[in-house]
Amino acid sequence: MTNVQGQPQTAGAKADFDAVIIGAGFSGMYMLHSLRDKLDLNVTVFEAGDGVGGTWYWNRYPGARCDSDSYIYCYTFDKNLLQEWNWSERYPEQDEILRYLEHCAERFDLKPDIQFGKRVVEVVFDDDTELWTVRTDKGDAVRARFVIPAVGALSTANMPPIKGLSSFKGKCYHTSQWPHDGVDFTAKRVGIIGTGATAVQAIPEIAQQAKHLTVFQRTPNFCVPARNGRVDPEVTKARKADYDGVRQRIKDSFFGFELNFIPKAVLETTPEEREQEFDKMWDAGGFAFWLANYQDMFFSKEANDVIADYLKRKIRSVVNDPVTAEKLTPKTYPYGTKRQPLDTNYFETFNKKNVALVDASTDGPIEEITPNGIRAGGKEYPLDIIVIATGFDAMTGPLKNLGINGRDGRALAQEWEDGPQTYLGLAIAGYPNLFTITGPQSPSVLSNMPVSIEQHVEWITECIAHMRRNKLTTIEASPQAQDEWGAHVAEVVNSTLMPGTNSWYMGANIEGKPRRFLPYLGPEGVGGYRRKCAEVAEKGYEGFVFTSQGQGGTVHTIAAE
Ligand code: NA7
Repeated sequence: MTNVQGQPQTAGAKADFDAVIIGAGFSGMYMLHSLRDKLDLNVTVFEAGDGVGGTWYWNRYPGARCDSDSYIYCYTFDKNLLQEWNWSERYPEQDEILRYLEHCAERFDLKPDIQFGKRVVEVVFDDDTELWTVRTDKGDAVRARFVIPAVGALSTANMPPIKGLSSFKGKCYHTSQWPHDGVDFTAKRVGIIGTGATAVQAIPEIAQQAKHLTVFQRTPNFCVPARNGRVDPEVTKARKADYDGVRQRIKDSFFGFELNFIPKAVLETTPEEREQEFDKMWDAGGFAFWLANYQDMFFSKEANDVIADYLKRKIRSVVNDPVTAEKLTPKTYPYGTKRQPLDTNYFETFNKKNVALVDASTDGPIEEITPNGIRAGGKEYPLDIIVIATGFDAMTGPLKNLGINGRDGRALAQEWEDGPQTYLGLAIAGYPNLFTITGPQSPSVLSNMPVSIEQHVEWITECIAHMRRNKLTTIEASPQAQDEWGAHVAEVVNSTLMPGTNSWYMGANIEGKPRRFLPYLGPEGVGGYRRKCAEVAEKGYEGFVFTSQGQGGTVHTIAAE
């Protein structure tokens, strides 16, 4: 075990590692590769699972697949990897993505530096040594100069606080903690709680196997067809030949996809003109309808209503029973302000004889889980299996759970009681040398994740390289820069329709969670955010404060100009 290479040390203080990374999903794996293989740092990764993959290790429910097109839902930093890997479908299934990440782990020889089956329970900064101590549930305690939680934005399960949950005598599974050997629904009466993106994928699959499926819906969703399938080999060939172009376009884009808003207001179009555009996006499938629609969609309720009306007509045209169709039609929030689920036969599934819908607002909400099933609206629904598809304590949950204590013993979980405070969604004032990957107040979940992950990993790597070149010991966001960033994040989103909706973006899915917009919806999207982060670095890390330690442990503070 070595000390931090090239760094002056406080007398007697020895780091076991230059950096500890928490999590071995998309972000932790690339972070390890970057720090170890580009900067030659001594790094370890703690991963709670027994394998790599993060999201794709845990979420194994039926129908689990990615909603981004596979050719851009992957690492793009290695040109050979891009050429050698072949995806089987437009949206790969969970097991295929996991195979891809396993392949990357082998290809870059990552596993020797990942400690599996170890959950980090405490991360504490020592003001004297300026090192972090990271502890795991298996008794490890290691000291490191840098700590990088790469814990994902959607990794802390939201177990709904429904009375009687533990009394249920049948089997009960949260979709993000799915048994590795699967669940057999044959001849079973199944209930599923939730109708978010996860449930929209799972419901059609479970309905094919189960004897009967009851869907417990709290809020209906606007769904758009995924239109999954094999990709034309000629299209794949052309994309592979143009990966430099693809990479540049997704890096500069608004959401990390090759999608751009129509530079026109829907309210300025004729009904015929917009219907044609809507049909095109509908037929294309995927996120086009959400992220390449008319540019006033997120800003004007009137514009949004016109667009939402198209989707409502689609629901009514697919679902045979008009009462069920009405229950499945969203009426309480503008389209696009909750995460867009992509579906394959979702609405069609409600035409099946073995599928029933229990809607909270018309049939009555879930009251309790009984030993035999679920009671809602005064009626008990007998069940053998309950699937809990209630999502996550998004973005802040995974970080608050790590037991992070920064300077002067300040506790992150307490400091974030009223919502996250960060600078660029990358760093937190009072928590030196701790970087978050796709953390709150960064574009993160509002983008095609690998694009944002690569940007953060590369920025952090360059920042640490800068510190080593300049013999700097710590970097920390200034409270002022952090406040300004928080105000900017709020200001930008307040000009949109997003804050009015009860979404997990707003923390509204978790009882008692403060109502704050969690990601960053920058005016120029991920491209503009990337430029902002690059500019901060070019200006000598504007908004950050560095320290360096001279002879005898004297601390010099260096503020960026
Ligand atoms: P989501 O999108 O948060 O969906 C969770 C669903 O569960 C949603 O329909 C919720 O209704 C419902 N829910 C949550 N809590 C309860 C309780 N207590 N009672 C009844 N119903 C409840 O999670 P997903 O896993 O589908 O997707 C998360 C992200 O993963 C997704 O956006 C992608 O980015 C990948 P609500 O709408 O809150 O009324």
